Amino acid sequence: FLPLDEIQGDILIGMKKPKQLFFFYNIQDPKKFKQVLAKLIYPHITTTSQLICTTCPQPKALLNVAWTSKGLNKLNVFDNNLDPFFNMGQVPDANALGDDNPPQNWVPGLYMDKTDGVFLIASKDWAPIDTLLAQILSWLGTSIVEVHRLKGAHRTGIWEGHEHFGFLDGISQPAVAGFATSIFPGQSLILPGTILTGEIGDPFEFSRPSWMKWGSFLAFRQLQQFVPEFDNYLLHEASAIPDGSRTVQERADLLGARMIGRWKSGTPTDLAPDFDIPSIGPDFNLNNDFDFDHPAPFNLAADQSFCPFSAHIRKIRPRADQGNSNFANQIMRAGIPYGDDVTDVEWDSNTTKYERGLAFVSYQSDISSGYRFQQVAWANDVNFVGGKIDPTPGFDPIFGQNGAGPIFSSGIDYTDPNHDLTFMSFVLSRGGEYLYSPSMSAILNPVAA
Ligand code: N7H
Repeated sequence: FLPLDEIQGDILIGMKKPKQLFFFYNIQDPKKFKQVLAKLIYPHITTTSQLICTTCPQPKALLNVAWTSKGLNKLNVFDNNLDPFFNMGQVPDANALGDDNPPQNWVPGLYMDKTDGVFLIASKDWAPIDTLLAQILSWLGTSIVEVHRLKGAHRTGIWEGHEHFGFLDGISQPAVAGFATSIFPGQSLILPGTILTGEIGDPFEFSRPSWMKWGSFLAFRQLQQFVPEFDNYLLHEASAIPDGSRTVQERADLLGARMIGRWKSGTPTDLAPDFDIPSIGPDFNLNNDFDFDHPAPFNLAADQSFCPFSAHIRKIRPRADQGNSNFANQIMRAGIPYGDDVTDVEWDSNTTKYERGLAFVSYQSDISSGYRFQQVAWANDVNFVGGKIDPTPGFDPIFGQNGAGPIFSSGIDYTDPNHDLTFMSFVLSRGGEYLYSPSMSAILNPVAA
């Protein structure tokens, strides 16, 4: 079993609060920072054992902490952590990630590459977050300066739990051996070291410095979503599809579902290919109980009638396409939407005026096997998944990136799988960071020592 009081709360289960602040900072006075961290901030950091304890009093605001490679160096931690992408940082990696937005167009704080650390503060309301942040800032005084802040918030009302395109999120996460108490049908069981450094399954389990046990690398991305443009594009494509049995809106809904591989309700198209069955979406005994394969005469290499090869959830978890055997390239997602819902003015003009999107957070023991693998080797590789009748399934239509160029995805048009849809991505990178979220012991030593 894993020592849950050593593992920060966001890593294995997510802080899962309706509001979350990401506060990125640069360290000016490492000595003072270390003192304040050890004495005043440390007691506020929320562990996994605290989060899962149903009888313990829960803090009003939850806090997690992580540092960039530059930040750790400033704090005198120079051990070889064995992650070249973490050490390089995300700005120089943007090109290789295929970023549709060059770093000079990122939000300035992230582009300047000045982040040493981040505070992740989550709560039911903003007031406890503001109070804890004000306290932390008053303790730290001039020992840090703010680089960037992003306020994430769950959507409300009928869109509770859905991201800005309208799809239910937070459905599929791997179960971690040594932590999960049950496994739902279709959920994958992964080794703890897929997520936690120094644990069984970490590709560098035996070579990391010992203090890295039970920490995790955090890949952060601020991903802007162009929602009215996305909906308008689906309607435009739908109007050209020769299907008299559906209204244009119904055709657009089906195209959108095929881009994700799930209907807005969360129901997988692999279980409901033609019409949504909304009761499946929120039901964890059913909503992952599929693997894209079906009984004969179904041909896994040729038939996209249930789910296109390029669908988001198929590109980033290929299931039967890889013999249900890929456990090494999985991640824990702990992101949250940011920005307000689309306004009437934006709907009326089909144009985004106010930034909204996903504050994407993934945890993995190795950035190149986790976030980066999913982005580069899967989402951006037009030949993946291979071995299909169509040798180029195309980009992941949600977050596949092709630099400044358009992306194409095949199989989305249910009347003609050979008809590639080509479009400018509706998700734009606004920047990001690679950080490391250490164990509780490691926060005290070496980070704060
Ligand atoms: Fe994705 N979306 O709302 O459209 N994602 N994602 N994602 N995503 C998933 O299963 C979305 C992004 C994964 O096991 C669902 O919880 C959006 C990045 C993984 O079946 C929906 C953005 C990366 C899964 C979305 C975005 C991933 C997953 C279905 C960007 C990694 C689980 C709900 C703005 C590099 C796959 C669910 C599985 C699911 C959306 C980005 C990864 C609806 C809008 C950058 C691993």
